[in-house]
Amino acid sequence: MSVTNAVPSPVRLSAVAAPGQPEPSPALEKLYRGFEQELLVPLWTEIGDLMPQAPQSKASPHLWRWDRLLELADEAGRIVPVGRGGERRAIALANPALGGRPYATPTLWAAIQYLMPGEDAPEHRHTQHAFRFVVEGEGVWTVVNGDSIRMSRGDFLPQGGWNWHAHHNAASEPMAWIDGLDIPFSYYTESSFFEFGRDKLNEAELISPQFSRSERLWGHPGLRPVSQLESTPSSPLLAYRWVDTDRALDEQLALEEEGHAVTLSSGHAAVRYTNPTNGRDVLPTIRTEMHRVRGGAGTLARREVGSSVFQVFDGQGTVTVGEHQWQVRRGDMFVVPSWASFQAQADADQASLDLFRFSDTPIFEALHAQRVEVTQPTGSSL
Ligand code: GTQ
Ligand code: FE2
Repeated sequence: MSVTNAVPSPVRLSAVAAPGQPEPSPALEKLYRGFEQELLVPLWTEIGDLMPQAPQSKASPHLWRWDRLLELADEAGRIVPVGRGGERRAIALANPALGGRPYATPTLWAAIQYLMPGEDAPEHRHTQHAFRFVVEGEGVWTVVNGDSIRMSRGDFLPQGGWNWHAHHNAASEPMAWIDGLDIPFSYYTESSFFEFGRDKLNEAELISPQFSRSERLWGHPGLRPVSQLESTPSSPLLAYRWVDTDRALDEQLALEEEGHAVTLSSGHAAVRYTNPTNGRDVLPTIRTEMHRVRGGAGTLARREVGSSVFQVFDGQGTVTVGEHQWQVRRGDMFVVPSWASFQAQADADQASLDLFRFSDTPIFEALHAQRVEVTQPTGSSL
């Protein structure tokens, strides 16, 4: 009796003539059936898909409107409780080309999270790196290793993997914010660990201080506590406040007007959130930036390895991603797949178009697989 593979090959090789390949023949058929039986796949039938000349993203450019995200999150707030097990009332953007999985891009999770007045999301920790960004509202404190951090419009809160965290709405209104995590990356690379923490925060953690311990220690530009000279993989500064981000962007544009070449291109200022212990990205796997395009100005068109998710923080304008073009406004979120070109244009009647951006770039930089191409000069049509 011959031993055969119990699992049929999912790959059906077909002996179709293609450039540089042999003509179909009984011998070729027999060879391919032999490959199938032994779970073997030759490179020559797969190479175009496996090793394309440039990244061919499975993800599509896509836009989600903020008013709909908020409406549905609010509906969830009224129907779906938050607590141990489900952990978070977080609703993820599912890229239409990624098979219905809750992935904005092949590596990045992007979700709207919602807490009703007085609600708590229970403590847990995981190896996935995370951040929160607030496009509007206030009243929620996130508690990271017992440090309570206020969240208000324009604030950016990074949270490196394996730190305990819970969220608490101390206000009388519901509040929404967005989460970015490397959940899909962690899923595909089979590297996830997760632990439940306490179900309830203690009294000392339910206080709502104006500034967290982390900001009191780290939130002073150019000043480092001399007791803290070790470089850490994620930022120890747990909130980057809008007043600072806003001023940095305004000053960049003002300096440009005074004749100093400090912007990315005419009318396009940008800042990156960085880890004060080493000047690198705030999280090992996620890059985060805020971009400001002055009314009437546009960014250069560029494409790069790795995927991004944007949220419009303020203003209105037109964004072009690959073959797609959208008119966008506050809160709208969109995806830029790997190697798809991106360009943004601020409407002339707006002060500016402010765009919050996060991407998986640090992964590719660490692997020396990052490439960027600026494809069009400012203002020219794509
Ligand atoms: O707030 O802890 O959107 O663990 C996904 C996973 C949020 C969180 C998400 C999470 C969280
Ligand atoms: Fe979490």
